[in-house]
Amino acid sequence: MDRRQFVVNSVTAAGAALLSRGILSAAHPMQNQVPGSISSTAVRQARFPDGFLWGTATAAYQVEGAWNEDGKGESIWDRFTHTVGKVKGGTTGDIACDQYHLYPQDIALARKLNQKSYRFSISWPRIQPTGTGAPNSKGLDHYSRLADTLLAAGIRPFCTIYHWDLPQGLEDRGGWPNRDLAGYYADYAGILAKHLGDRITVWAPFNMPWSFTYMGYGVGAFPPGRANFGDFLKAAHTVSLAQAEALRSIKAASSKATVGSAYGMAPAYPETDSEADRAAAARYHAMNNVFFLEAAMHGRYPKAFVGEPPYELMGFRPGDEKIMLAPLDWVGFHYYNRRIVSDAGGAQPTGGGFSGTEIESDPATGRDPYTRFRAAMPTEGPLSEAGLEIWPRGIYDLVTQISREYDHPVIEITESGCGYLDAPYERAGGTVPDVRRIEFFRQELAELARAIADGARVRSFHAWSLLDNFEWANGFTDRYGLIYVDYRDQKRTIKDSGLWYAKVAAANRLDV
Ligand code: IFM
Repeated sequence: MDRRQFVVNSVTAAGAALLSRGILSAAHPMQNQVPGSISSTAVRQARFPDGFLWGTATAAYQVEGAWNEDGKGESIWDRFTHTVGKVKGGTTGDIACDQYHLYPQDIALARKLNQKSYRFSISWPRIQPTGTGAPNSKGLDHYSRLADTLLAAGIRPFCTIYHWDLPQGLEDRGGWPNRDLAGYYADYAGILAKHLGDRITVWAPFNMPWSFTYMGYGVGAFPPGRANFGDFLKAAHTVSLAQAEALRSIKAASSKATVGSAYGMAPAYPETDSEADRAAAARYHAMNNVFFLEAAMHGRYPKAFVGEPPYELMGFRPGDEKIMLAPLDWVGFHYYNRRIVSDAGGAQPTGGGFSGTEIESDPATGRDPYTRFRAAMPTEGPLSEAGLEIWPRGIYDLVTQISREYDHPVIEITESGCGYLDAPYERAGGTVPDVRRIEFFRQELAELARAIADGARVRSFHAWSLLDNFEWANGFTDRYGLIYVDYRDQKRTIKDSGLWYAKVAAANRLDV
């Protein structure tokens, strides 16, 4: 990032900090029982099970930097961010938070925040620079040290095997629409389990598989930038096969391994009570929330389409239902916000768009010729600075729905968080008074506790994110961290929300 960009970011963020203080001392929106929020009594009474795993999450490309060190190959995100015009501010993840070098310091900070679980991802091109072949020992050594350092700090290493940084060499072979990638990916996952499986026992094959296949191949907002619904469907099918093949190769290499998921999910509410809108909301849930979960648990795709799934377009072959079947040991998913869904009727679809990683914006005519719904992010609740509606109640609805539909599985909340630009404030002694983030987590966690009290078997919560980081096509314009990062010198400052989360983790309650 160049100097001018830093200055602009810092000024904007400092303004946000002042604003948040003003908002809070005058009329804090959360204090007025805004729609979707929970009562302060429920917050006070919220309890979490003994041994609940309080955690944070990050992803390799977003935090590591060191994009071409120690034999690492080029990823599709390196190629994308190095292409002019793709990322806000013209920034890249070349350095990001420099966690490749600073991981001991970051893990020490996580320990200071009383964390018990750290969800990180492994960069495939660090392990296999072009996506296939013998592993790069320097890459494996890095993650081996990372796992050791986490364990020494009393923190569970939770590994996401793929958080979007495909080796460019595999994109050059056709990317995820090429079914051969399922086999390459299973080899990669097996290498990880063989070398790290004595210490890492919790594996999630893919982060948000719907999002990276749809954004990368369906609408072209992310690399490799293709906009073809057929390519999206083929990519999604390859990923289903890959997920199951990986589960088998991981378990073959490590007897201690447990395999789950890190799906992106948004509870879907029908726009009206009409049968058509209710059916459309069910299709949204099938397509965006449980497409890959259903494939793993039952070896079939859920009813995401009007009529039969377009099997031919997906590249589905007889027998694939058996390959896809690989029941997960636990179910992991993220919650950020909700969708209001309606039936797109017979109108000619014009394709959906995407903004950020959590909001898809579908045109009135619907997303595509097969799912025939349109999904909108409502604005009844307050918006974060990243532009997402805050709707704490959504996590209760989502967790209880998945519990019901999948026979009360063990659940890990793999991500949740909010983007606010609060920065260190000199007149508050250099602290970061990000009170809006505290309120966000307080409300949401109270709803999660309610779902647990109602029987959901949730064993962890991972705040996104441990520290501010590179937010994909939005570059450094969003800040989701519990720890502020000054990208000029990599200085970390724990935000007030981080201090609050540390107390919650220690007390296992929200009234701290
Ligand atoms: O930063 C992302 C992350 O990579 C995936 N889930 C949503 C986060 C915030 O947009």
